[in-house]
Amino acid sequence: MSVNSFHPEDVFESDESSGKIMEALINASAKSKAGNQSRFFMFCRPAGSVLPFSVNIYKGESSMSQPIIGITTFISDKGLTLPTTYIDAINDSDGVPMVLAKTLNPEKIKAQIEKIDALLLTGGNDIEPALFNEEPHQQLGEIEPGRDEYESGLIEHALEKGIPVLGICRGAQILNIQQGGTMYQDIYDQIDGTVNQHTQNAARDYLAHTVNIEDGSLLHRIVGEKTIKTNTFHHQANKGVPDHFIISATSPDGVIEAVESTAHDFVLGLQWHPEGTYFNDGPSKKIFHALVEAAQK
Ligand SMILES: [Mn+2]
Repeated sequence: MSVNSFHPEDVFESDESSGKIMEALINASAKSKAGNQSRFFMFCRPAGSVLPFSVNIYKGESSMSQPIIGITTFISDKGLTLPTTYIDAINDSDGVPMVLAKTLNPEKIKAQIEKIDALLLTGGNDIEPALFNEEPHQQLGEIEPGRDEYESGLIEHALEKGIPVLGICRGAQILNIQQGGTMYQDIYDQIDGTVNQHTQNAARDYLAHTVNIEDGSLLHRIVGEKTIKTNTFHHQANKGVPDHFIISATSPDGVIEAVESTAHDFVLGLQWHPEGTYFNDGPSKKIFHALVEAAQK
């Protein structure tokens, strides 16, 4: 065989040897489920060798004192991208961060949910308006093909399994839309009256605007305050919620800043970015701690 020094994942469809290697990886992984070991193939040019090698690594029992938090990513033709602030916040909250890779196969989406104890839907670019039966607004920004469909599948199975779901910014919108809500493609153009600035120019850890929280809501129970300050990096926002959701926070101009399910223990969408203020803001820390704590149940 000839090799492409040596990335079988790039040529597995056209090269028989590479195909066999990828197949062997899947088979070894399936077999190792019975035991307490995982088999890893390392594909990044091991020095002096073009052969893949494998190592056995002790897998340990998964500990519910450190629940696994599945985290979604930005998706583009360059690959998957995830700001480390989300990972830092989960790590500091004693959760185990696990990055979720996009697949559109329903069975694989379900399999991902089976492996995690909570779902964190991260921020990102705009939602594809076809998802809520609208044509693209003039001010619609970049969308992420495939991400909406993938995350919709994750939400469906997460709610079915009953694990906590935290949607952040874009995540709050996809959560609401998937459950039957509606949203604005551009708040500045589509909301009547004066909308304040929701796309701050200050750093991500700066608390820019006020958020008023609904008394007795899940969000209120988590942060223990009715008025907080948050950062803000959005030009889209939720508009209406489905019957089993409530609007649990708004900014003073009426923009929806949080939504949550009344039919689940912990299904919460926040329009701001608490991961960006985790290390300098009490309420942000409480939100991540609450997520990890709920994931332990
Ligand atoms: Mn805002």
